[in-house]
Amino acid sequence: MTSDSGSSDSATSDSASSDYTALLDLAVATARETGRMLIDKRPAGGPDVVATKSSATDVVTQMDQAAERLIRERIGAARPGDAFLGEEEGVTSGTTGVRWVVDPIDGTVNYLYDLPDWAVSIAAEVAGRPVAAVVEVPRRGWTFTATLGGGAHLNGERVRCSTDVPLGRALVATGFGYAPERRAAQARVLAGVLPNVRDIRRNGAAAIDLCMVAAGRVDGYYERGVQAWDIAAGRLLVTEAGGRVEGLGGVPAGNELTIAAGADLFGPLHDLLAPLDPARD
Ligand code: LIP
Repeated sequence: MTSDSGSSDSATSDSASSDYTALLDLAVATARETGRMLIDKRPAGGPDVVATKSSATDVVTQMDQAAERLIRERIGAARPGDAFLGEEEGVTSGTTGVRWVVDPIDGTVNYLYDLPDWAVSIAAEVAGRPVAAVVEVPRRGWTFTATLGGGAHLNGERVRCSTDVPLGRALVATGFGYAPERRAAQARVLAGVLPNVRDIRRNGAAAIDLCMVAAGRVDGYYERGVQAWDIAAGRLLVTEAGGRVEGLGGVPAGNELTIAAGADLFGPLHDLLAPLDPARD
């Protein structure tokens, strides 16, 4: 797997794709087909683990690979010149200024265990900026969509982040990495968060956590160690739902730390996290 280079390949002009709706339609059709395939073709005894990444519990299944192949095929057939960044196969460069950022299965461990919270996450970026996004959660029947300036939606209904939630009443989602040292550090941070919020949720898929923030089904979310493909689509969902997605001190959200919340909760959640040194292992 090639790592994210951080910016869109050849992403120089908005004119290449001002039609965000067409990008969204392609993303939604592809995510739905992929979600159905992942349900229909999931082996009865569970998918085979074909590789591990950061630790023995950080797995890649044959279905992650099959899903990314299908997504690349469908998007490549419809838009052959676009760039692509996928969790399983890495970077493919392009010429159109559009880059697709794809997690074929976000929440792979949930998929492995046949738990429902896994998603197909597809975002289209223009000039490095997400403009269309879908997070398809097939086992829940949820299709989360957003376009830049067009709002965030769940199954076609407008969603918004929660508002007026004080930190002490905030339900906050988080996630943990796979490496033991990182988990020990994350446990330390969690010990500082837990007494100061309503409660914590750990659902196992960053893309869905971000959609839950966008829909006001949790109030906030933070996690260290997420990758570009985990958050590309969910980030647009949250910002289009009235929220903020950033790292510490205004740096862009990403691998170091991602914090998401409604506009008024974001500051208090950020300020709770900052002294806990959440971007260090
Ligand atoms: C998952 C993330 C999740 C994190 C998991 C895992 P994957 O991504 O979405 O937030 O807590 O440990 O990294 O590996 O299922 O694509």
